[in-house]
Amino acid sequence: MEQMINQAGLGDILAKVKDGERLSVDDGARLYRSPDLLAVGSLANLVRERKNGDNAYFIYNQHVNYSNICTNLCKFCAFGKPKESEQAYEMTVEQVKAKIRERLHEPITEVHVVGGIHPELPYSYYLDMLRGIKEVRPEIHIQAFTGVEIAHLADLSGQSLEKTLRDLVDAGLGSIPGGGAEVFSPRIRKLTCEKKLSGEGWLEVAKTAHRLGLRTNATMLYGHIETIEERLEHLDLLRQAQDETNGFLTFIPLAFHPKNTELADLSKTSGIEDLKNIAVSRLFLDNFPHIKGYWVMIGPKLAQVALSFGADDMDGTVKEELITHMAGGESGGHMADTELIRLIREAGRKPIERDTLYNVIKEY
Ligand code: V47
Repeated sequence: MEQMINQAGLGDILAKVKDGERLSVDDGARLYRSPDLLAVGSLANLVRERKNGDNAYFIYNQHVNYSNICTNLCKFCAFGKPKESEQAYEMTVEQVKAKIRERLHEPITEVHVVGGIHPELPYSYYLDMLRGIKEVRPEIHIQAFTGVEIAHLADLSGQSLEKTLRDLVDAGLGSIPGGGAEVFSPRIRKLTCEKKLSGEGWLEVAKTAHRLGLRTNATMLYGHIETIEERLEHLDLLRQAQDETNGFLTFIPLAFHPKNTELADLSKTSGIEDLKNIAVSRLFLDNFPHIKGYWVMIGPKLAQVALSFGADDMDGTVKEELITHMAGGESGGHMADTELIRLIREAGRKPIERDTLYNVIKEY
């Protein structure tokens, strides 16, 4: 392995990885540009095994997308619709509760709740939704609302981020998913999601949540018009934020799906690109405990391979996730826990069912 890495001209990075030394932005750019995927993957695997051994985590979870009505209408998104659109929908709190009730017979431990930036739903709707979910399934962990939604809720309530987060926690919020981060670069935001909360604003929500003791995830939407330097700037800002607060649990690189978006003329990401993003993020984000290969976006087969390229988590059973589906995702929404276990075992890893905060529920 050392020989392969040296031959790829990455010997100095191997030395840093072995010494646990932080990689620079320049190192990150060399890794992204290296044509030697196996060398980059082997480096990432060293970090992956040092941090998580052979463990490969999954969760028994459910997604609820309560409404696709959105005022931001980002160019890379096929999910958000204007209120007048024929495809626009919104669920009542009762309908959200019914979605939870439908699956009470399954051993689900987490519900992932996200939606668009709705122009009219009142603040009370969001609190009632959290309380309603807990009424139906009191022990479930609610991972809800991207940083963009949280900032919108603070605006709606006329309160500080801190007070808003406290209200949400009192109503049942357990943690915050990683969506809405996209690429922090103002250039990319201006070109693809001008109306969305800024990168700075997104990071402020995450850091405020961490200070209150909430754990959050982070994402990066790659494979559209961003440059390698913009990806690294994004990763660097996340790494700095994590140095400050240590509240991020998992980083999830999200592969851009062009279908039905305003960027539909762009190509889908390639397998090489997907694995590179997993590997470089594992190497660069030295202070993040977990890297997720989200099977819904990169497909179960590649998510399985990603377990040898830096990823230690596959996400979970999911079902009814609409954001990828609307943008042409081909993986289907649901995977049985037995299938996740099989994929992990075949990859030579140890399947571990976890809860949201990575407490072990069952080792296989
Ligand atoms: O915020 C939107 C992205 C995100 C597209 O925290 C797209 O564990 C690809 O954040 N192609 C939502 N991506 C999904 C998300 C997520 C998923 C699973 C687990 C977790 C976690 C977080 O999806 C959005 C946006 O960044 N997105 N459109 C698209 N066409």
